[in-house]
Amino acid sequence: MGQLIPKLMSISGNQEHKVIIVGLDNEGKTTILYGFLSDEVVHTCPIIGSNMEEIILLKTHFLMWDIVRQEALSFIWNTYYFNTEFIILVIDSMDRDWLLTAREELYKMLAHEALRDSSVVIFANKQDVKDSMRMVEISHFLTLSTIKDHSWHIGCCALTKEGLPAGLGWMESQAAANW
Ligand code: G3D
Repeated sequence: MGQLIPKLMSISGNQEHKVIIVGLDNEGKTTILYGFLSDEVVHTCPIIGSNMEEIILLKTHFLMWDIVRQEALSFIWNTYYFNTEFIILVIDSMDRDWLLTAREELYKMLAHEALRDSSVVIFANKQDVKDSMRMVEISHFLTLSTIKDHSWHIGCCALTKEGLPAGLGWMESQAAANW
């Protein structure tokens, strides 16, 4: 699959920005991916089954890969890192058990050579569920304020998609600043 990206990039006339969406199964990655598809998105088409989506805003072209993390297959994440500009880490705000692992995985990704120049968006999902962790609590636990060598943004979202436009807007401005 990795070889396909440069191929797609050469086919396309405009600059593409590769995004990987990572998290455990059932955390809401697919919901977020499709939640991005609002009125501002002028074009989208599913490519290669269901885990890759092309999202083109007026000026910015994102190629989004939805990657499931499974314990036995976590090494597979690495194969998606090549050329990645944005990591979207989805946190299920109800899943306190996974938060420690999520923190480890986040810092592992940030330390990875292939992701050295990437920016990170963390979505605290399922904020609508009673007793879910608040975004500030998650931000604190992930010690986001200590991240100095990557740009990052945290937003909350739920089925209402409330934090998605801000997250996408942030990515758009980062993408513009990078090129
Ligand atoms: P995944 O792609 O990470 O596997 P999905 O996860 O996007 O398929 O979502 C898994 C389930 O969580 C779905 O429920 C979805 O509707 C639900 N979900 C996603 N985001 C939220 C949210 O913010 N709040 C709530 N309450 N539920 C959410 P089903 O029942 O379809 O399996």
